[in-house]
Amino acid sequence: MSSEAGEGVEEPNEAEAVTSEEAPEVAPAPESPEWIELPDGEELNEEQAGETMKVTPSKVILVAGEDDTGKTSLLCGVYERFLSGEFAGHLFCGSRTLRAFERRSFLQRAESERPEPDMQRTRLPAGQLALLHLELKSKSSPERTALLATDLAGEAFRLIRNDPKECERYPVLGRVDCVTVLLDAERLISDERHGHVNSSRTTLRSMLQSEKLRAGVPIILALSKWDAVTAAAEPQAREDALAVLAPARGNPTEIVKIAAAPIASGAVKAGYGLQGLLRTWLGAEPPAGEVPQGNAVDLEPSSAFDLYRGEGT
Ligand SMILES: Nc1nc2c(ncn2[C@@H]2O[C@H](COP(=O)(O)OP(=O)(O)OP(=O)(O)O)[C@@H](O)[C@H]2O)c(=O)[nH]1
Ligand SMILES: [Mg+2]
Repeated sequence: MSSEAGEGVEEPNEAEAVTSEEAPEVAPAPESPEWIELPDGEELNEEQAGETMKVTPSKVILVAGEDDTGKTSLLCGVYERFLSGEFAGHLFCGSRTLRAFERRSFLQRAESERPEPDMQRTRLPAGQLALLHLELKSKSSPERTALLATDLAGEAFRLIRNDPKECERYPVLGRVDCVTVLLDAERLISDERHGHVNSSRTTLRSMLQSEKLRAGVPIILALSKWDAVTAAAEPQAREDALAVLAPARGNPTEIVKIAAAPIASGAVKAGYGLQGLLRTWLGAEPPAGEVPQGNAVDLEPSSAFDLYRGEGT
């Protein structure tokens, strides 16, 4: 029987012998892979910062000050505090600029084998913006906040001091929620005192005159390198801080003392004053003032900041 039945019938090849029930399910052809762009960890430019602001409620902080006043050290100091856990009632959820923080922070760490914490000078062509980013979550609420802080070179502020029009190079000024001007307390007890106070005041005046900042934006005067100041010199430093704030009559102001990277042998601990400052940054309410008109003209229509201008104001 079997031989008859098989006569003239070709033996099915192995593939054909598999019935449809037995056939392994063929996975649908994969769609073309979706590429997910991971952040490169470097500083953000305006457009990248704008993308972040689109998805996460943000606080934009302008960190201003002359050369060497401790602007970059301040930002790294805040980042470093989160490496050992919660800080200022907040938890660290991530950063799009980790490489940028790490590169800057190295010289402040013991592993750099420097006798004292150090920091490379910020070298950034005038007009180029660099923002550092931290995504934080308050312990008492599920909401996340993106902290976006400028890390500009002192040179940028020297140019602004000489000409308020320099502010036009930084459309981000119209989005700033809090200005923090650093006044180097170490210089206040040296013969550079008067020059440093005068030029810091002129820089602040120039930024306000430019009308690029929102009206009523809070201005914090941070006396940096506070470890260098003795108790006896404190009243004079406060007087100097008030003198720098003189042009900011229409803005809420505050004076704080900080030591982001004090000398190792001193009594002041690294990160002194940063907790209060960070709380102030995160609590800064958007100023009631409109985004300055000047920015509407100066911004490229395609600039990501354009999308958010006016929101929350
Ligand atoms: N004693 C002391 N020195 C500090 C402190 N914070 C920063 N410094 C030092 O001050 C110097 C300048 O710090 P930076 O953070 O580079 O200052 P900057 O304002 O970013 O400088 P530019 O980028 O050149 O404008 C570095 O040698 C720091 O180590 C501090 O709290 N105490
Ligand atoms: Mg710097």
